[in-house]
Amino acid sequence: MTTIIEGDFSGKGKKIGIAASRFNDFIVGRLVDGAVGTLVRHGVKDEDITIAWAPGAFELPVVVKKMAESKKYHAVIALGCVIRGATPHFDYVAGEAANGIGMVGLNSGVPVLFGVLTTESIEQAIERAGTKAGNKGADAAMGALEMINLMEKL
Ligand code: INI
Repeated sequence: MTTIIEGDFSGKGKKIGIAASRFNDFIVGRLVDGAVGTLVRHGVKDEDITIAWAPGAFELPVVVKKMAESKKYHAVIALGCVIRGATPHFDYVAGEAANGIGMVGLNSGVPVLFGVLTTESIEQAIERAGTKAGNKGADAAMGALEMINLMEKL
């Protein structure tokens, strides 16, 4: 018989670290609100959520690393927003954020979620921060709960 292992979305007793970047905080604030609201609605206590603010998405990997290595959190969620139209070094900032954050997940074994928007325009960012394309912070929070519960079963 096939063995299927899946994570559910229970947040009871879970501690979550959020690393968020202030650059484009008009957008990132909405991602943080979406993530926190989703976590709390799934049973995570307010006091078990810690939010650390970095200046920009480029700085997120080292913050995520320190949070993951602290072993204080069951998962770490990275939230940020890099907009191509706003910067000639989009590819460097977005690329470093994605590579660095991904490496932390692999090296630490702690579930690390990538909730960094990388968009062509501010309109696309707004669409993903609580308007017509949902809220990617909320999506990352769901992913964090699913990964925590999956990892506990593996
Ligand atoms: N940081 C972002 O998070 N988003 C951006 O769109 C962005 N732009 O446009 O440049 C940005 N730049 C700052 C970068 O993340 C660093 O904070 C900065 O380069 C200092 O290291």
